[in-house]
Amino acid sequence: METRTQVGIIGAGPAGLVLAHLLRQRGIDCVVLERQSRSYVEARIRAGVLEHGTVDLLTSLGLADRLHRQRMVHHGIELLFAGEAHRIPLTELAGREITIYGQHEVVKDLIAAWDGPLHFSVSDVQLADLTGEPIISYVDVDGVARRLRCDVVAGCDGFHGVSRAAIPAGVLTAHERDYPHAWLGILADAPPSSEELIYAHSSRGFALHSMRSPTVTRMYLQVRPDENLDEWPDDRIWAELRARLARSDAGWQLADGPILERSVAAMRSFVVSPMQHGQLFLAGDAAHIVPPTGAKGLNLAVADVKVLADALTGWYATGDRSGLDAYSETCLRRVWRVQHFSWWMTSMLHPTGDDPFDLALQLSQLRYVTSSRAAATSLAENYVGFPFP
Ligand code: FAS
Ligand code: PHB
Repeated sequence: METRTQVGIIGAGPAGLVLAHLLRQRGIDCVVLERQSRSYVEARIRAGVLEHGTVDLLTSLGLADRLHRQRMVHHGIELLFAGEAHRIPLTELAGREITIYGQHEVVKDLIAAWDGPLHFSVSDVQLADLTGEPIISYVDVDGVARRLRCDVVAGCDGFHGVSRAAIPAGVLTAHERDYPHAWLGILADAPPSSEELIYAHSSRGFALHSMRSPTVTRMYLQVRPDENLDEWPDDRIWAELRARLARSDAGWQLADGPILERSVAAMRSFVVSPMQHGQLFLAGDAAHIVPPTGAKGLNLAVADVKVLADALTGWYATGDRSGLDAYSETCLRRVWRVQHFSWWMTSMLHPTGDDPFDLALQLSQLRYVTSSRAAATSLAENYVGFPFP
């Protein structure tokens, strides 16, 4: 059972779905192959902060009607350390706001608006002939073995996907850094206790107060990489969040409520270069992972596929491969800027607990970034995101 398309997209996460819509907008045929079910991908709770550029791109594709109705627009974030809260006025300093709208909501909107071929619950996806005319072989949801011949394969299958692994050994260089912490994340049926996000540095560890709506709070705790979620009953989670978010202003209270979802996410920095091989182009988490402290993973995935869609448009329109040949170099410039910012935010906000020198550096950096307009502006322009290439 062999079929043909112009672009075979592996993965229906933010990267794969945004790419599919961008290609359709430009009249380029594509097929999306996803190993999980639709309900699984739509329920996976992950990122929550969208950069201005991501919102603009979704709006230009006509995919942001519900986003504009339901999102929360934020003009600042709060850094809390040594018991004192300091606001970073993002819009005032960087000229752009951020949007709070869950990644799973974005994925739902993209799937609902997609009327092209999108095959869920596929298995045994394999790539062949990447330097010639690529073939994607897979087994569909009914157990039928299929082959999809394409001009180009977009590997949008995340960190644990098959695309990166299909590139022959010796071609890629991987840059990796593991951190001595992870994030325990919860989604709670509780009204946010702050208008804006709170990034808290405390002697007990980092905590983040985020949200999804006026009634749903999203929060994170720095934990050990090997943390056992079973050792964190609800009351321990709430007690630790209260302790880490405590401030000298005794009037502030943390509202709690039923925990709807909880998970522990490892923290790593990872980049492969180049992000392409033959007619295979890697995008999003398939090519890079950033620690979530900078709220960048999803936004970086969208920036990658914008570059890829523009390059494919030029190639199909004129035969000019220069955009495709420069894809990796173009993406990696932004990837490393985002990688550095995410590493910097993580290093500044996560006490390692055993080194007074590190702690002194963190407090010095936090005092500087909350007292110098120049330093705060640097944080703000990285946090709201630079215009897409
Ligand atoms: P994704 O991983 O989202 O999507 C890849 C898709 O490919 C998945 O649907 C997967 O099922 C599919 N796939 C995998 N292998 C396949 C195969 N062999 N065949 C077919 N399909 C295959 N980022 C933030 O900015 N803020 C956060 O708070 C945040 N929290 C996170 C929490 C967790 C637990 C994780 C894992 C990531 C988090 N991230 C966060 C990062 C996350 O948002 C990613 O950056 C974002 O999902 C990247 O999107 P994609 O590149 O599309 O990859
Ligand atoms: C979230 O709301 O999920 C979120 C917000 C900011 C981050 C990471 C995650 O830095």
